[in-house]
Amino acid sequence: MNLESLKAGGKRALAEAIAALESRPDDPEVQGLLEEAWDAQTGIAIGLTGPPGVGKSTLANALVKAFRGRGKTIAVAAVDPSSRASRGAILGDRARIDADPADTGIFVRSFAARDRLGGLADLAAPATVLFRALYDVVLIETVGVGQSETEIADIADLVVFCAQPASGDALQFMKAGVMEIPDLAVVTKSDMGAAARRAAADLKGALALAVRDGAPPKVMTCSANTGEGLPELTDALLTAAGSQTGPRLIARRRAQGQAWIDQSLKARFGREGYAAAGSETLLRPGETPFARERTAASVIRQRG
Ligand SMILES: Nc1nc2c(ncn2[C@@H]2O[C@H](COP(=O)(O)OP(=O)(O)OP(=O)(O)O)[C@@H](O)[C@H]2O)c(=O)[nH]1
Ligand SMILES: [Mg+2]
Repeated sequence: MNLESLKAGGKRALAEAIAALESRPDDPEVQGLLEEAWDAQTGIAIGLTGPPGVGKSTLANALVKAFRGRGKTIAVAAVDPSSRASRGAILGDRARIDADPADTGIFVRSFAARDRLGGLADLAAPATVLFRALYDVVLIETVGVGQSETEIADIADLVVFCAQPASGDALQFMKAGVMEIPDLAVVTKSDMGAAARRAAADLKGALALAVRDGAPPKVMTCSANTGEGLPELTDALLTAAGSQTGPRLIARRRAQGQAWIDQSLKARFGREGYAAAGSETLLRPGETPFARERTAASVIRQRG
């Protein structure tokens, strides 16, 4: 199992690789694949976040078509809370991406979130690494605002906050300081007219002081239903993705790798075990987080 065999084997091979990642993450073959993928991540991961019902899944579906229309290959990871997943929300989400099964340029996978981590599935981070090595764009849909929103920043290269008209959610979250600054904010359901424009103005006001990289995040409006604003959003996302290069991207990926190491070790060995590893947990230059995690884990076992 390596990138070459995954490329040759198509969606079925990738589905099997993810199943292996889930069932035997420590298998040397799986670890080897992840290490290879880490150094071959040419794609960009975009996280869609926002309160339940704002239209993330519908937007993801529309974006899949928009990106495909621009010749980009795309993988979608939908993360569902496990409580809802057991009621079939996973299938619901999956069905909403009405991708042509014969199109090898689209891959869709749902992940059940583990409660322990609040919003994102344990698997989402390594799966994203694998997806970025195989597809141009990776879309990650998550649920909620707050913890899962912070977690998405740990695995995605760009975070898009979705708000809907007349909800006031966004403002509340911002005022409460619950929200991390997104790279871009989108008011969905712009077919609702004036309410959408008002929400966009409110959001712009709230984000005006949230300057990062020299400017506040762009606020856009779109309707996945009518298609209004979608080409502009697609352009903005591709531009933002294009600007994630060089030292900036290296730093972000490094932070993602470190976040994954920390999270994984804490999940496996608890806070005390993690603390016992000391500086062994720190990702070294030129090293993959997967190799570092293995090294730190063996140190914890020795010291523990
Ligand atoms: N008017 C309008 N309704 C929309 C639009 N996009 C989504 N909706 C509706 O909004 C509701 C929620 O859409 P979803 O895409 O499931 O929202 P979500 O954010 O994925 O929801 P969760 O996954 O439950 O958090 C559905 O009833 C959609 O039909 C839009 O562009 N315009
Ligand atoms: Mg959804």
